[in-house]
Amino acid sequence: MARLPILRYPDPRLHTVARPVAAVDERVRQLVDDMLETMYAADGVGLAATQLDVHERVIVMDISEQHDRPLVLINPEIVARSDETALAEEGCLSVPLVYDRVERPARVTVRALGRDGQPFELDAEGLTAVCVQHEMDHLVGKVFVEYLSPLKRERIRTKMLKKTRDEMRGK
Ligand code: GNR
Ligand code: NI
Repeated sequence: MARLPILRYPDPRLHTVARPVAAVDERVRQLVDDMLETMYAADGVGLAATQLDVHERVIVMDISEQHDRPLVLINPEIVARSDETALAEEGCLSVPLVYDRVERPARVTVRALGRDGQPFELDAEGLTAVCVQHEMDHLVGKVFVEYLSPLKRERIRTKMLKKTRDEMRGK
């Protein structure tokens, strides 16, 4: 297993559209395991392959308190969404220390392949619904800050560039 570096906004590679996985083989299972290790190490509840500069439709999630309920979604597709929406505070490992509210469908049904290559459906609500939609946005090159106002987004861009610069100087 390996921990991989997470791309930071405004890295243009975060806007890459991922392609579907052709076959869930050993290579893809290795990617899934590396993603889980990276997500747990970063204390995240979800991670999309896009964030690791791998542009394939793979997501990992774990919203459990004990970090013992990994969820793997390969080639995920939303097959149903509720008309009802919910406003929830979101954060992103690619936009550290930034949190803001985003409105999304409150419930979604997702169809995907698991780590074993078998198809399954997930009825998601609450944090699971927020997270799965946030991760699926990453797979089409969308970061949650794109739902915010242009002014907020500009401030976030500046803050992230400064943070990255400070870290490179050892601050
Ligand atoms: O760790 C994460 N927490 C989170 C909190 C609220 C809404 C979405 C998320 S996803 C985020 C990890 C991440 O960046 N996934 O892409
Ligand atoms: Ni994210």
